[in-house]
Amino acid sequence: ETRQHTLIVVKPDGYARGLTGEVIRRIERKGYKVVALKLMQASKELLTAHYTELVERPFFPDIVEYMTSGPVVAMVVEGDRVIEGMRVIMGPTDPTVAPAGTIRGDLGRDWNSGNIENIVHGSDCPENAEREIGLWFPELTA
Ligand code: DAT
Ligand code: MG
Repeated sequence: ETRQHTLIVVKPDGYARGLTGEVIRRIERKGYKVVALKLMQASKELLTAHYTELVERPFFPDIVEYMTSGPVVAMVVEGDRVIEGMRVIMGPTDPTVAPAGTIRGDLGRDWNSGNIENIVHGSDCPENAEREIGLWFPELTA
């Protein structure tokens, strides 16, 4: 059984720039399935739980400011090895060095005043995927 679920979030820059459809298009073109989706405003409390390993980093306040700067589109995406596969489709964290062909490489802009704005979040391992889906979609797992 290699079918997995991952949490994908189109971040405020991606939503504001009208790239939600482009992100979903790339997900679906790969053969993955969007099984839950909502437009929402992320709270500081949610982001603190979500980015639990980054809370102590000096740039954490910048992440919260960025991620609460506008609506986001949260999705649960299903597919064969989708956690790893979405990380490949997204590309690495910094859009400047993300390869062409990836979401971050093709669509992400340069660092914005020291802040990384990189269009999209995707869970990085099965444990975090399950944890993050529970945080962002409590109504699905309750
Ligand atoms: P990823 O989103 O590729 O999984 P991550 O989990 O290490 O990367 O970091 C989460 C987010 O935090 C990332 O998308 C952007 C921001 N971030 C990471 N490192 C940063 C840094 N050095 N300066 C500013 N923002 C950073
Ligand atoms: Mg991460």
